[in-house]
Parts: sequence; structure tokens; C-alpha cells
Amino acid sequence: AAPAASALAMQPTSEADRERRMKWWHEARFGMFIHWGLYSVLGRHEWAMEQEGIPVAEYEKLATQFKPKPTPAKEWAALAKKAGMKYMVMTTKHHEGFCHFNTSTTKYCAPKTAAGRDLVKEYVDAVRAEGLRVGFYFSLMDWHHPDGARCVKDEQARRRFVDYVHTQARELMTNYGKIDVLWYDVPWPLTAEGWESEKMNAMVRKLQPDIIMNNRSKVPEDFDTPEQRIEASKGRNWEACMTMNDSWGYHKADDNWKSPKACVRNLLTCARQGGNYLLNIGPTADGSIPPESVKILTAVGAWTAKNGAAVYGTDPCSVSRSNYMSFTRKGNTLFANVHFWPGSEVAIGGLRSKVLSAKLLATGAPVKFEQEEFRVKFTGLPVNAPDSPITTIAVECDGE
Ligand code: FHN
Repeated sequence: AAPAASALAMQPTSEADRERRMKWWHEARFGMFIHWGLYSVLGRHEWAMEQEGIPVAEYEKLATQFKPKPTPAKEWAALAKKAGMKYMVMTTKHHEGFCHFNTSTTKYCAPKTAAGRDLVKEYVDAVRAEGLRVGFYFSLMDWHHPDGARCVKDEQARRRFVDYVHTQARELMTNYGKIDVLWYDVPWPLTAEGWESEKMNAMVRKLQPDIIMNNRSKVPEDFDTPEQRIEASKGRNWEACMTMNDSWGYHKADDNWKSPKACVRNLLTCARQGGNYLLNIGPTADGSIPPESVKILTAVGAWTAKNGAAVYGTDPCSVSRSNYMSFTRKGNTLFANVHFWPGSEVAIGGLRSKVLSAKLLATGAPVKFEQEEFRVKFTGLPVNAPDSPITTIAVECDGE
């Protein structure tokens, strides 16, 4: 007999079930990405092995130098909380193939090498201790596995490689309690069919019925992943992942850091268009966070602590006409987020709604306003920006 309509409605990939599983994620808006691996020992970007042509036998020796300090994940989780991030996604295995988790599939993993412990367990415990949601990044591409280079043409090699990767996915979904996000990366050189991604993802959902997955196993799943850009590709089911400098993994010479203002503007742009912002840190080999990242996220957190209402749980916003502020919305409250403070007067053109009242969001200080047919002027403001890196004016309107 056909399954009842309610059972169909709650199938793991039904829209109704997807909305149920993604409710917290939409409200969360802002997460921390963490890229950490043997490449952090080199300090020259997470693609060093491939870009520098380092042979596997030479590269894997980096595992003897990878001896993280005790529980660095506690520092990451504390900083994420302070920044106003609500979930974290850590590389459990990047393309280099080194696993931070205990696995039956290989000795090339943290518990069985110099690190001598399960770094994924430490991470999960630290994230949960801060009340944040747990995400695993998992690379399908694996430069260490001997079948990686021949799995496209050799069916037996493909079978071994797919079984290896599916087994690791099963271990990650089984051994660490409730996992909230599975963030696949780079399926090269196989397709969704080659990876048997639908079978793998069905296994994941059976083990973790509430999990949400990205689109990088080459099956659309729950959310899209625009990288280093903001693109509202799938309604509200998308997350822009970005670095703070130019590198995902720790790069000792990469000094091209974004400002706190640039990061808050990215967060606001994601919020205005309904998506999420996943902002990356690249810890050093011992797990320390680069001081520049600490400085940036501390400044971002100072803003979200006072102005979070302008980004968390907001609705998509159609107001956009300004080159010195960006707009977000929650119901009939419009947030005018001023990134270039013009002085004692701020004006918005083309607002459809009637303004009822206005205030500085951070302090609640009332803001005077005058509304004409096509313009609202906010007057009597401080000459210098009252907040940093952005000042938000909350405008109560009689409609959206
Ligand atoms: O090659 C990776 C890269 O190192 C990094 O992990 C990013 C993060 O989204 N994903 C791949 C590039 O798309």
C-alpha cells in the first residue's frame, strides 16, 4: 500500500521535512568554518601538497610533526560564541586525506599518529559545551588514497575508494552523537553516480534523521554553497562560505585580511537575501587561532551582541537603495545598517511604508525623522558614527 500522505510529507527530502530540519539553521544565520590539517604544519595554504607536487610519502611525514596543544577547539568555540556564530563546521578530513577522527579505514589519522588523540571528539565536546551546533566538513577528494588516481577507469579501484569513503562517513555519523551539518567538499574525480552519493546520503539520514547536508556530494540535498561570494541561488537554502584573508588553511604569509566592517557587511548582505554566512578560521598546527582572526571576530562580536536583531531570524528584504547603508528586515521593522556614516542626517529614498518610530538599535536612543512622499530623513544624529563598525537604525513601519 502507498505510504500515507503524512509519511510522504515527512520523507527526509520532502520540502516539509527540509523546512523542519533547517529551521534552526535559518535562524542561526552565521557560522564558523575551521580549516585545520597537516597543511597547517607547512603554513602555506591547504593545497600545498598538490600545488607544490609534494609526493605522498614525503607529505604524510608531516603527521609526525602534527602535535596540537590540549583542546584548541575550546578556544575556537569560545571565539565563535563571542562573534555571534551559532554553529561550526570543522574539516574532519580535507583533500590531503589525513583524518582527525578515529577510523578503522586507515592509520593516517590523528589518534594513530603523533597527535595521539581523537580531535573530532574534542571538537564536538567543545562546540556542544558552548551551546553551538556541530558541523563536519568531509572531503570526498582524497590525495592520499592509492585508488584516487585510478578510480575513474578501474572499477575495482572505484569500488575500494567508494567503500573507504562511505565507511568513513558512517563512522562520522555514528561515533560522535548528534551531528547537525554534513558539509561535503570536492567530489572530483567521480560523479554522484560514481560516489554512489544517493546511497551514502540515505545512510547518513538514517543515522542522523535531523541532519542537513550541502550540495557538494553532487546531489542537491539541502543547501547550496556559493564560495567567496554571496549568491541567493536557492531561496533561503544557501550559505556563502568565505575566508578572512585569501586562504582557507593557515598561511603564515597571507596578510590580506578583511576588515571587521567587510565581514559585518557580508553578514548583513546574506541576511538581507535570506541566506547564511560561514566565515573561516585557519588555525596553526598546534590549533592556535591567528591573532588577526581573533581581532576581527572580536570586533564582529561586539557588533552582533548589540545589533543581532538585524541579522538573526530576519526576513528577506527588498529595500536596497543606498550606497552608504544596507537593509535587513524583521516583519515591519526595517534595519538601516549604516556602514559609511554621513553625519547628523541619514536619508532613505523610495520607502513604501509609513515610518512610525526610529531608534539606534544598540542603545535604544530615539531618532528623529521627517517623512516626505519619496524620502525619509533621520535627523539630529551624532556627527560621528555612534557604533562600530556599522551603526544600525531600527525603523518601525506600518508595513513591510
Ligand atoms: O579545495 C577546497 C578548498 O581548499 C576549501 O576547502 C573550499 C572551502 O569551501 N572548498 C574547496 C574549494 O571549493
